[in-house]
Amino acid sequence: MKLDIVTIFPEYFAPLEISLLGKARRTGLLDVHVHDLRGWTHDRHRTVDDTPYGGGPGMVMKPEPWGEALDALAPPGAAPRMIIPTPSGRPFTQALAAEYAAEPWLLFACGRYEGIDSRVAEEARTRMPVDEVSLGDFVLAGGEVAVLVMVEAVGRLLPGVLGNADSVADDSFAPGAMESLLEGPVYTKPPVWRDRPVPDVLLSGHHGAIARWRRDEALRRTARHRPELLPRLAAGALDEHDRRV
Ligand code: 6GU
Repeated sequence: MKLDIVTIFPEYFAPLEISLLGKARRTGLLDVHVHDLRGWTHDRHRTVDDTPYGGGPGMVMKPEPWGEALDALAPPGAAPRMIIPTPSGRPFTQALAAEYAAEPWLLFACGRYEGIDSRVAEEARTRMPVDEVSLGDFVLAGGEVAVLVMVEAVGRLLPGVLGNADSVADDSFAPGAMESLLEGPVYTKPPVWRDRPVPDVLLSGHHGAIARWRRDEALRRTARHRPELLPRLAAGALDEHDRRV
């Protein structure tokens, strides 16, 4: 998968060199290119922003450098899927991460300040699919951290990036896996730590009982932290035992 990232802060993306994604890059599974938007400015101060029409606080990113960036990175006949992180976008979900993981080429456009002049997305849409995407109901100072989040969520879904394919199937929010329950608690050795034992059932070797216990814990955690997810469970996904949990 090819990733182009356009930003005025290329240094934000240094973490893509390490850990899982760094290895995916070194093995050729991920081809990441970070571009400095200021490379497409022509004035002495390399200006990327200006005051908003209609007034109001803050600054807006000028369309011209973005237009040149998109012309250079996605010339006629080449069409990546373009993603613009913004708190006013559609929600980023595991399902959207899986869609992106199936694309050959993504282009992320990181806005700063009050955002990018709206004509940039409008014009880009005449040439490529454009998604405005939000991570949730809070406001970041710019799109860079949001892009790191999305690239990690997408990158770990690429075949060959995670060591163990089962760890993807088991995720909270993975389609079909425990039907969108949150994952329950996990334990490792030692069996007793600071007077706290690991739950007996996990040491029992009784695989049916362990699966049952994990499902109960997942239900309890979902009811406590995300009760709005429970009605989303497939009709009939709760059995009599679940209803008592
Ligand atoms: Cl995707 N971008 C910014 N700047 N703020 C956000 C966000 C994205 N998602 C939530 N807040």
